[in-house]
Amino acid sequence: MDFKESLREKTSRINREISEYLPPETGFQKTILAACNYSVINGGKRLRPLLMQYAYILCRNNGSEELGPEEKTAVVPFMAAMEMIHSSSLVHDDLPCMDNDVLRRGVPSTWAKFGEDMGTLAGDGLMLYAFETACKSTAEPGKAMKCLGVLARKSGLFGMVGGQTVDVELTGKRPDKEQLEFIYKYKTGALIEASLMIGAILAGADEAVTKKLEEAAACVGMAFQIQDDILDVTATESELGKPIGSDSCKGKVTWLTYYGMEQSERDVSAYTEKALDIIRQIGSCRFLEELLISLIGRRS
Ligand code: GRG
Repeated sequence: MDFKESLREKTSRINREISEYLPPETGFQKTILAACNYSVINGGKRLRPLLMQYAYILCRNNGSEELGPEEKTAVVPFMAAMEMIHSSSLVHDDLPCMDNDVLRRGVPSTWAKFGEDMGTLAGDGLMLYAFETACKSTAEPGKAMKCLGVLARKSGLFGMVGGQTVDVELTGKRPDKEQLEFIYKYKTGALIEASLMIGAILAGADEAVTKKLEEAAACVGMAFQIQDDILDVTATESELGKPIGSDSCKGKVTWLTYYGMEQSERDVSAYTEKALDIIRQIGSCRFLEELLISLIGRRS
């Protein structure tokens, strides 16, 4: 099976697995439950759960590239939780008080479909339901506890929310290069860091290996966000599933503002190569390597 086919197959499996952890849409509060499920189910590359699963496989290192049944019940709840947190951040990011976007993943954004009130509540609810879901993991309690800590820290004030705060505060102003790097590392990189770290911890990796994967993930996060900036200029609306040119419209300083297109493209490759170097010091996982390489020229 070639990489593209394998990615399609693994992504649809993850979609099925995540769906099993979504809440049933019943009860007086069924509107918010529908809004949460809509936000998660709606497409998406499932990059973070894929990274988590393959970081686990890299660190477990038993020659197989699949999860056994007992491994699934330990790892999949965290994969689903990660995608819920990521989706909740997209829901909030699209709100009128943030990016005010009405399109996401090619369909109306959650607030555009359910209203601003439900959009806000769905983002809140999904973020918390992610932790409820992660608690369903059958991983050994010590490991699960560590992973919950990583998930909370990297999502919160010292992770994604922290990065988003600086991004919002400096929109329309001129963040310097250091501030821009902070925004990328935290708003985008933190969840990618958590994904690789949680995969490693669940596989029983020690502190040193987990730290190395955190470093590799930070590079992936930088490459991913710089490519996002490139796509905002070069992609079409149908490729992106959301409006293009929104950064310049909002007067946002991006990597391209400081480094231009060619250097930005070189930086995406260089950050990815650095991540691959670190990962290869830990072990060998062909799918994980191919996945990271595929992100360099991604069009969506
Ligand atoms: C929900 C408590 C709470 C806080 C949210 C709004 C916010 C705080 C954070 C925004 C973070 C953000 C949207 C960062 C950008 C990261 C990014 C490049 C997202 C796009 O990820 P993809 O391309 O999306 O993986 P898909 O649709 O493929 O899943």
